[in-house]
Amino acid sequence: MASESVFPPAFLWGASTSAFQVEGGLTAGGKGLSVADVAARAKADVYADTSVAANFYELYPEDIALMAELGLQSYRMSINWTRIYPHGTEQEPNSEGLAFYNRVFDELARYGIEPIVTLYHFDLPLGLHEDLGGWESRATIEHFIRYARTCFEHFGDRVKWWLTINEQNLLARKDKIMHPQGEGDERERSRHRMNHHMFLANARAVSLCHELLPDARIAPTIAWLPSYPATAHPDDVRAARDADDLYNYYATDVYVRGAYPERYLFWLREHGWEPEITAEDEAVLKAGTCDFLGFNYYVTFAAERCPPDAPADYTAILALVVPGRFRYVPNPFLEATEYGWQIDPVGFRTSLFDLWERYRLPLMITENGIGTADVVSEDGAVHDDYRSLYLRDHIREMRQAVAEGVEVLSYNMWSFIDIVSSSSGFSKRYGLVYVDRDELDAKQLRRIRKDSFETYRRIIASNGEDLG
Ligand code: BGP
Repeated sequence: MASESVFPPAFLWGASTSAFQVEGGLTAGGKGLSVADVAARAKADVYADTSVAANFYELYPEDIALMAELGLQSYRMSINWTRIYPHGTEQEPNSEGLAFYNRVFDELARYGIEPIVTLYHFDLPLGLHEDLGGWESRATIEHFIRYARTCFEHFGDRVKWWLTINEQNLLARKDKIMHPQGEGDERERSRHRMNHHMFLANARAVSLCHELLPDARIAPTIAWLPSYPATAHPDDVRAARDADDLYNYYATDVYVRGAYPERYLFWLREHGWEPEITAEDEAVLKAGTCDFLGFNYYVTFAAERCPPDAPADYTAILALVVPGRFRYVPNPFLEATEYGWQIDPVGFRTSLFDLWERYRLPLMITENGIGTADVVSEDGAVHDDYRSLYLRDHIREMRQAVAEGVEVLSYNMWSFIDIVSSSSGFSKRYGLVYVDRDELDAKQLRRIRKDSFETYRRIIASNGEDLG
């Protein structure tokens, strides 16, 4: 059966997590605090924070054994920046932090699981935020590059796949962890300055990786948030295109083509938000283009025209309002999860076609999954049929795209195990493996394989053919 699969032999079936969401061990081994840790702590009266999370920090041997049982070929994870540089500004790395990831990579190697490693998944060291205003300052780029160099030098013998920044396009909208300065236009200027500095950090990390690890492959990964026109009215079609251009393609164009698209710069200039972009910056962006393109896919949106005098919302995840351009509205043709995320497998296939046709670069799916309030049944199992359905439906669409010629390197569902959600604590669960804990009581953190674990195991074993 496997030999008939459309997926090439080198294709990697994987699953994802990120460090601050899975590890715990908040200050263990000299780890410093990150802005993500602080943001989670601010909600700690209601939601699980990052202090224990799923305690991968201590339980990683058990978890990696479960990955092997599942048949994972790749594990997309992140290094917690604050384990390596606890404050962010140190000149030398923290040896205990390096030792932890050495143990993790060795354990993965024992089972032949390929690590796909994100350098920066929302966890900017708090020290860099306090000392420098984080990405407001160009100095943060230098600290990031020192951190990236350390990771390449210490782990490059075992890590062949690198991801620079997770979801920069969404991160730029996460004010609670980015802390842009000022209000109104000043705040937007600050946001776009930070975004520009992250583009430079990404490009320089890509160039450094090419120099130090010529056999490795490196790329950023984006939050792919595509829009349909709300109606066939030309203004709504234009609105949906603007949503894609100003919130998705602007970033992928910088990553792949090494330059900002003109329309995006026009929009920034129109509002006086354009960051300082020097000739040297342009050369850095041009030099550091990526080897493939990573993307996270969960939802699609519908967009309609938006009058110029509408009150703006430049940060809402599900309800962006960009006056004069577009605003998101619900899509009546799609069902949503209990958290309001609209489920759209066909949109996944369309996304694969769109990205492939625009760039002709191999694609890597770094996240795709469904967040739900799973419960343990009386029989002690977790019957998450909806997750099995979600996986099958999305993988079927991906398989069709691959059959029609799209080059996909790897599919990493989100998430391998239950973790602290970036927005809604521990009750919003994404894992194939249930972690027995409540929001505020970490209990014993017992691992329970959900029904979807078996579904995905079969999908992997059949190389994407057994889709029920
Ligand atoms: C992506 C992030 C992940 C993860 C996921 C689910 O944006 O890269 O870190 O959290 O979304 O989002 P949430 O946890 O908010 O439900």
